[in-house]
This record gives sequence, C-alpha cells and structure tokens, in this order.
Amino acid sequence: MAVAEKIKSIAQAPEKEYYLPGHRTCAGCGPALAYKLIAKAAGKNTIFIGPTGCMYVANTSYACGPWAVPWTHAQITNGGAVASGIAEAFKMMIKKGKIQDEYPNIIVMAGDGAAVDIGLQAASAMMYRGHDVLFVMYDNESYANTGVQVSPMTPYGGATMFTPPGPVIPEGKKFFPKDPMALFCGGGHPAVKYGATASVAYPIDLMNKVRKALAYEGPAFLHVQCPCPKGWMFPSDRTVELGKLAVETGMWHMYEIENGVKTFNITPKKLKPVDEFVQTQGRFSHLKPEHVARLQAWVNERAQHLGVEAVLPSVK
Ligand SMILES: Cc1ncc(C[n+]2csc(CCOP(=O)(O)OP(=O)(O)O)c2C)c(N)n1
Ligand code: SF4
Repeated sequence: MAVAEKIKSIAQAPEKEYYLPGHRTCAGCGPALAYKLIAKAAGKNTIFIGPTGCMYVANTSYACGPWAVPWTHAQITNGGAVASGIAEAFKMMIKKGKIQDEYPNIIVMAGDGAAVDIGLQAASAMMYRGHDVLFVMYDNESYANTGVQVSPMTPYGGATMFTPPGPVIPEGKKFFPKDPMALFCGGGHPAVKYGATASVAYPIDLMNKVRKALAYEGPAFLHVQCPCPKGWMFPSDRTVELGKLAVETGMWHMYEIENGVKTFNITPKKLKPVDEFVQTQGRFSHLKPEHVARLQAWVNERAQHLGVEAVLPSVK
C-alpha cells in the first residue's frame, strides 16, 4: 500500500475530502467524523467495504452515498471475507498483468457488532490468513442502526433497548466489554503487525495511525472510539468533548502495538474519576453509587493491566 507522510498539525492535514457532505447520519455522529478523517488520511487510491450498520445505512439512505472513492456493501457477518476477496483479486490481476493499477488501500469500516460480535469470525479469518487489508472498527458501543441494542462493546452499566435497567438487573448491562486489541493484536493473529486504538477526539493521531496501518503490508487493525449522541444520550455538540473525557477518565486508552511492542500515545498523568464521564450521558443516568464504584474498579484494573502509568482515582 502507498506510504503517505506523517501529518504534523491540522494546518498540514490534506484539504481534499473523500467522504463528502450529504448523508443521513445524526447531527454530531462520531462514526461519520471517523469516516471523514479516515478517508482523508487514506486518500484517492482507496476502496471501502461497509458491513451493515449505521455507516452503511445512514450514509446510503437512499440509493446514494458520500464516498468519492469506490465503496461496496458487505453483510454484517462477512466484512473480513469480502475484503479478503477484493484484496486477492487485486493481487492476482496485478501479478498477471491484467491491470496496471497500483494496489489500493482496502479498508473495512465495521461497527462494533460487525467487528467483534456477528462479524468476528470473518474478521479473525482475514487477519489470520494475512490479507493486505486495514480493518477499522468504528466503536459506538452498541448496535446503533437497529435502535441501540447492547453489543460486546457496550460498557458495564450501559442502558440499551436489550439491557434496560430494572428491579432484577438495576445496572442495565451487567457484563464488561471485550478487549479487541488483545483479541486481534495480542499474539493470536501472528500476521497482524500493527494495531492501534484511536479516537475521533484526536484527529491527527487518528489520521497518522491510518497511514501507518496502511503502510504495513498485511492485515492491520484500528479500534476507533466514536461517541454516538443517540446511543449514549448526550447533546450532539459534545461528541469531541466526550471523546476527550473518555481518555481523561481512563474509559478509553490511546496506544498502538507495533511488532508486539506497545506504545502509549496520549496518556493523562492522573485519571479523573469515571463518574465525571458517567454524569454526561443518559445511558448511565440510572446508575447508583455502587455501580459507579464497580465501573471505577474495572477502569483502575484495566489501566494497571495495560501498564498505564497514571495516578488512579480511589474506588469509593
Ligand atoms: C445477519 C444480520 N443480522 C442482523 C442484521 C440487522 N442489523 C442491521 S444493522 C445492525 C446493527 C449493526 O451494529 P454495528 O455493527 O455495531 O454498527 P452500528 O449500527 O452501531 O453502526 C443489525 C443488527 C443484519 N443486517 N444482518
Ligand atoms: S445512531 Fe449513532 S452511529 Fe448511528 S448515525 Fe446516529 S450518531 Fe451516528
């Protein structure tokens, strides 16, 4: 894949857009912002694969689409497999001299459901076989397009249509989320040489990770946190603020794993209490202090497990 330059500042970011105005995403949609930045960083020679989810349905309603580069729909189950087919077709056609094209950036834009739940098998198989594809998981922490149902990435305590708080399960969702970086980049998929977490709240970091991932030959993984005003229940002008607050409270960590070596990119010296994040969103409005304490205990454990060197809040 084409190796593009590192972007040092917003002023230096390419002006050209490949994800254009005109789509039925919500005002303040985090995943739409992710798409814009990823398309900008990847540039012209790119093919997107869109498994079913908001970033397919909301972007293409109806019979149109905002991409200035080729894009294809995939089933929510098989984004990885469709990308594998496209990648191998290009490799073969170039090898046989049937086309003169440069090998394109092939990028799957999968929601959390399409990446680590319904679509996990195909994603894992693509990475295992070593296809030259960037698999992006835009994580809005629910099955959003179908009306916000719980996914493996919904945080503990999150209310969704399938995890309504009630007398039997007062906290709503009672499980803690999956760890996709551990799943894909923790050694279980030997062909994956580059994996990173990113956030729409840190656009330069996100764009550079896209370029770095594309520069690697073989599969790469990018897990992008994308606040979703509808699913998380917050005002649509606070998307970026909440992305930052997630990092400041340790609900999200920014790091990359390159050839097995982990590097933290943006780490606060001291984490804010997770309650500050919880307070901002309607999906957590039912939580009682003991639930917030449980979430804080998990945040602290995860930070320690990942090796984050920040001062942690006390668990009340
Ligand atoms: C096999 C299959 N099961 C269920 C659906 C219904 N469906 C359409 S969009 C969607 C939600 C996708 O969630 P996610 O991948 O997290 O993306 P998001 O909508 O949150 O962007 C579901 C379940 C489907 N299209 N195909
Ligand atoms: S529900 Fe969330 S992810 Fe879907 S379009 Fe709206 S803000 Fe974006």
